Amino acid sequence: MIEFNKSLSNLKAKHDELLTKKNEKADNGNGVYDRYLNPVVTAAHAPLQWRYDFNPATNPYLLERIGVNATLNSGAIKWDGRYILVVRVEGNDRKSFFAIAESPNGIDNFHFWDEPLTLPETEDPDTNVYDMRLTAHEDGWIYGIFCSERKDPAAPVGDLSAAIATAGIARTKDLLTWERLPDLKTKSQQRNVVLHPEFVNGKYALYTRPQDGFIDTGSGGGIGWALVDDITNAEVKEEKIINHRHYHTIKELKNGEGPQPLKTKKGWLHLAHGVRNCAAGLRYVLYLYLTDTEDPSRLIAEPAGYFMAPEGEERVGDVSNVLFSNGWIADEDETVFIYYASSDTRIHVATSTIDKLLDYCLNSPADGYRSATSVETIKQMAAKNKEL
Ligand code: BGC
Ligand code: BMA
Repeated sequence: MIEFNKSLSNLKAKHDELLTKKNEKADNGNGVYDRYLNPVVTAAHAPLQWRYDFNPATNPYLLERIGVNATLNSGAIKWDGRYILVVRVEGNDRKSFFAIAESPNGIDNFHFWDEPLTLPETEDPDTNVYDMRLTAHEDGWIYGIFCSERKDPAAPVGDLSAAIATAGIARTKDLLTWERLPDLKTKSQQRNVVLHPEFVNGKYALYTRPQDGFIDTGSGGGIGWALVDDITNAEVKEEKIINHRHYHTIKELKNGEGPQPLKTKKGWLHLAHGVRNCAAGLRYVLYLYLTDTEDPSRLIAEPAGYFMAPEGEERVGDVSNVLFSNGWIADEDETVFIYYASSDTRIHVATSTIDKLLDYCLNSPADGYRSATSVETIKQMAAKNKEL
């Protein structure tokens, strides 16, 4: 009993130390954004009461009973002065679920709420749910659109991987109680669906990502845009591609909208992910683009290449060589907190400002799509610098 109590308080002390650890800017930025020394949320941040039975009678060896494998791809929102992440928590059983972690400053001291989020199911229960995007819509609700995955009923016998991805839709007013709406009706498979925060022509507007198959983009050309009459029975009737995939770029294989776009004085700022295939598997990086204030489906600017790519220990994890983001927060003072996960394993923050991100979008050269055009842009930069 004394031993048990000692081990338990030791466990709690270590956990507390991790949760209250200060975070600091890493001193290696490129001017556009700053990374931080520590990840902000890891599997080890998961509350001990979710994982350990604290009763010495039923758990005399103080064994961990329920393991948490990873914390990743979180939605983000500023709420009541607090920085809120709706984290994708993945158990050792490979099931993902959502849980809220909050911090007073956005860069450290993230604590999970007491219980994971209870997400109601539809009549056709999801096997797995992940990657929630949070949008505070002008209709007064906070929406969470996420990927709902189920086994493909048409899969050949023996194929236990074929799946169907659809967009699940839930909404809340207090982040505690969530109402589940019917899944998005659409012709193709969908992951990475994001709700635009404002009505467009009186309708709800969605960023979509049509795909022919679960993994195969097929004819799916990139990030789509669709207007929806009724969010409580959402159906994509017409979809147009607003941000295309392109040969020999960072988004040759796949791309997808990240978090809800941010409204700025120069347009809607978008964070997205781009994927290419290589001998080591899929490489996921993040990129930015800007669309028109009046017509959010019209591209204004897109710098060539990636905005952020996995670096150092970010490159290694459950699914190595991946950066993914579906959450960011623009603060009142226009600081932007970008929450990104590395290698499907842990969540980090990078900070920037709206002004810097706009400057990056509007003044970094666009992709010329050829080696020779890349050389030309470098020569122009070097020539201008020579004149100084
Ligand atoms: C995983 C996702 C992944 C998707 C496509 C799902 O089963 O949970 O993390 O993005 O497959 O590979
Ligand atoms: C996807 C996403 C993410 C994940 C990434 C890399 O398709 O939807 O959930 O981070 O793959 O595994």
